[in-house]
Amino acid sequence: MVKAVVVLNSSEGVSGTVNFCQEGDGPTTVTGNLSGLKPGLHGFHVHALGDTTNGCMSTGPHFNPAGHVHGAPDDEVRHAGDLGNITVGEDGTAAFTVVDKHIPLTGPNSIVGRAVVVHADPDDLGRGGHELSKSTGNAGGRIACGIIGLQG
Ligand SMILES: [Cu+2]
Ligand SMILES: [Zn+2]
Repeated sequence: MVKAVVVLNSSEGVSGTVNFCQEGDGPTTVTGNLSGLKPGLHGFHVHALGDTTNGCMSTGPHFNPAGHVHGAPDDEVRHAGDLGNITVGEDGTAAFTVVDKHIPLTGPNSIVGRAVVVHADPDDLGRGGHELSKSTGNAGGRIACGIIGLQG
């Protein structure tokens, strides 16, 4: 069992922790608890770079080792980092668990050392018809992020 964790930082009052665990070559289970968000849907991705020197802007694009277009978590063709949306309740918190096959914690496509980013707006999952739909899901600003690190 490999485990990883990211503590989210934000200049916009968002906080939270996201945990990852993977057994062997199986899917990765992602468990998150966030607060300080606007109610509704927020894009939630793994971005390519573990660099927050310029805040969330320096985490690069969505993690995309296969060179695909942006999509939904259930799509065959998607960025590996496309985890869709998280749903925030009226109290500004979100607690969620997702299981995903595209974000391993070991091997050449490991997400360890990369970044988790939470966005201001919903991810349109590539279907919105906006010029950004096929690259970012038009999910708006990057309101919280953190670097994924291995956990003992
Ligand atoms: Cu993103
Ligand atoms: Zn994407």
